[in-house]
Formats: sequence, C-alpha cells, structure tokens
Amino acid sequence: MRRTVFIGEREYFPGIGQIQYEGRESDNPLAFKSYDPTRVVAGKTMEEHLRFAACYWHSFCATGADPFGPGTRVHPWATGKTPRDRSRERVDAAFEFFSKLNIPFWCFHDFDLAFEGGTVSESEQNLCEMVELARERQDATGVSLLWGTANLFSHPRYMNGASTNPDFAVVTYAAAQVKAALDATVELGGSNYVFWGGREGYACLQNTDTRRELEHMAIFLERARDYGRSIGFDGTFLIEPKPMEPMKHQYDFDAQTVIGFLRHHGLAGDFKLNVEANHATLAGHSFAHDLRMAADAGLLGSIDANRGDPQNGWDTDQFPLDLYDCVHGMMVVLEAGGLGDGGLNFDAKVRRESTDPEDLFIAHIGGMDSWARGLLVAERVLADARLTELIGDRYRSFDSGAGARFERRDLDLVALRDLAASAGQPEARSGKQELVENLINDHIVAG
Ligand code: XLS
Ligand code: CA
Ligand code: CA
Repeated sequence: MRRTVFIGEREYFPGIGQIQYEGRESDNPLAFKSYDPTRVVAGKTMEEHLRFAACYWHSFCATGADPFGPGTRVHPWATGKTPRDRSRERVDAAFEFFSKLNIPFWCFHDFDLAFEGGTVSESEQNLCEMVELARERQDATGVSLLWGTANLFSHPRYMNGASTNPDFAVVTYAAAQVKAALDATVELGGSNYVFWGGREGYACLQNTDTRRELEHMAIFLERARDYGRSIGFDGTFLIEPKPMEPMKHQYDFDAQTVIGFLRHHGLAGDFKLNVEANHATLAGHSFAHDLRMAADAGLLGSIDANRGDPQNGWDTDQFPLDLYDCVHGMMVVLEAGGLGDGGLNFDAKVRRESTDPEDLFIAHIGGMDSWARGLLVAERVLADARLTELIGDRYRSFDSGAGARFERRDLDLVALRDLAASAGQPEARSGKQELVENLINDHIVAG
C-alpha cells in the first residue's frame, strides 16, 4: 500500500481517501471490485503482473479542450501566480492522486512536469528543479517512475518533425530535450525511456526525402542510446508505434514496422516497443494483434492501456474498459512471460463531459479492475487444455515427418512439389473459430 501524502496545507482531492479493494459485492464506485494488489494469480501478485502507471499529461495538464472549444475542467492545482508555482502545485496534486489510488508507477513528458523556458539552459534548469521535487514525492509515497519522455511535438519548432526535421537546427534542439529528459529519467530511477514520434513522418510525400529522414531518425536514436548508457541508464528504450495523427503518415506506423526498423538498424538489443491500444486500432489492427507481433519478436516492452471508439477513426484515448481487449491483451502478456520492467500505463483521458474531480478516480479504478479481470480470465483460458490441444492439433502436421523437415529447412521447392503431387488434395480442416470464442466467453462468465 502506498503512503498517502498531502504536502503543505492543501488537499486537492478532499473527501476521497485511499482507494481500497472491497470485492465484487461492493457498490462503492470509489473501491476496487477485482483489483486486489496482493492476490496471487499464476505465481505473482496482481500488482506484480499489472504494474499500473498513471500518466501526468492527460490527468494533470489537460483540461478537456478540443478543436471546437476550450477546457471544461478547472484544476484546483493550476491556480498559482507563476508557471513555477503551478508546476509545483501540480506535482503535489499528482502524488496525492497516485498515492490515494495506490497506483505503483507514473509517467511524464519533460514539459508536463516543468514549463519550457526561453532557452535550452533555462528549460534544463526548470526541469531539474521539478525533478528534485518529484524525487522527494516519490521517496515520500513509494510511487516509482515507469518511464520518462520528451515532448518533441507540441512546440511550433517541431511542425516538420524533430529528429526527422529537414532543418538540422531543429534536430539539435530535439537532442537537447532528449538529453535533459534522459537525465531526469535516470535521476528519478525510471525503468524505461519512451520515444513517441508524434511528428516523425510527413504531411506531403512530394516535399519529403523519406530515405534521409529515416536515416536521421536511426542516427538520433543511436546517439540517445549511447548517451543514456553513458549516464548509467540500464533500463529499456521504448518506441511507441502510431500510424498517423498528427502527421498524415508516421514512420513508426505499427508494431511490425518498428520491429523491422529496429532490426535493420541494429537497435533491437536496447529498444523494445511500447504498444498503445488506440494506436494499434488506428493502424487498422486490433490491440492484441500489435501486442502479439511485439511479443513474438521478443520486443514487447510496455503497454499504453487505453482504447479508441469504434465509431470514429481518431485517437480518443479513452480509459480501457473493454473487457475483451483486456482479456485478449493479458493472454498475450501471460504467454510472453509477463511485462518485465514494463507496465500498463493509463495513457487515457476522462471525457470532456466528465468534470467531477472524482471522475479521474472512477476512470482509473475502472481501468485497473478491467485489467485485473482480464488477468483472471486470461489465466483460466490459457490453463484450459482444450485451447492448447486445439492449437497443437492445427499445426500437428509440422511435428514429424516431412512437415518437421520443412521447418528444419531440409526440403526444397521441388521436394515440396513432389509431396503435393503424390498426396493429392488436402482435406478441409476446420479452424474452429467459434469454438475458441465460445470457450473464452465461458471463462469470462465463470469467474
Ligand atoms: C500520443 C502518444 C503520447 C506518447 C508519449 O498519441 O500516446 O502520449 O505516449 O509521448
Ligand atoms: Ca501513448
Ligand atoms: Ca494515443
């Protein structure tokens, strides 16, 4: 259980105590129904499996503004006179929230935590100051940093990209920010460092030298990796795929694109993937698909747990309350042997219309309960011999004889042709999709 702290006189979420596990019979909206951090499932506690993190930007900076109107939430921690005062209040509010929610990790961008200064040195100084404060709050509450990152997409200087910007001066600015954000991540003991290439892509193919830009991106990542290792960062660098938005096309399109890029540039030893649900669906995949591709490659690093809306095609970053997503996601995670030093970060925002301070708790509680349920169901599904047998049976023809020789690369194309000619038409063999889907449904209602 994290220690709850209010710093100074101010409590930002009055009337809300520490959120407890009350079990499935509870009708308290401010209690966990399924997430019991100490409950052991498949050999580990729920807290160890799920490694939940809250994000700083959506929950403590954003106010619900959209392209059609201003924010709808007035944060009580954004009242200070100067940007420095407001940054400090925000840290206090955030750590009060993290500890009341009993969430073990958090994530930040450089300029959510601190405000950007007029020069590189001023920004570095602002960030150092806020890192010092965050470090104190981490020590006081027991909350740890899952990952840090640099915002290389909001400032107008990045309108044509950061590491892939056609102007070298902008690339150097991006490097300065990544250096400071890596320093901050190391200082805060972060387990991972994320690169999300928000503007690393193009708006117009005809004015872009894509070959050069991709090369620059690889060089930039190499330099960041080398610097990180030189200051003692021994965690994982993560690339977060996204196909578009804000750019028309982003180079880190989806999991398989990023895997190919990392392998091509020899970066797969230091980098893994941070798979976000809503980005996978924007790329035309399911969330579980991108998780599976990353896991199969041995590169599943961490997860941004959220969801999109099936009725529209943009990045709505909703809280992950779709049970199927959580079940399918946890099936991949458990089969992959867990998240290692990664986690489940709620890169999600409450809806613009959700304006009560308690809505932030309710949304996170729902996300944590949904993934806890996903874990419980996934464990039952994977332990069900019918599923393992069914999959084993589908591939049985490769276990021995000519199929096994094919897998060992012992058969050439002519040999394969001769086998087909002598055996005649293969029999139709059912894929049993409905059976598998029914089986998962049975386990969902069985718990
Ligand atoms: C935006 C991304 C971003 C990254 C971190 O779509 O999800 O928030 O996770 O820069
Ligand atoms: Ca994200
Ligand atoms: Ca997103």
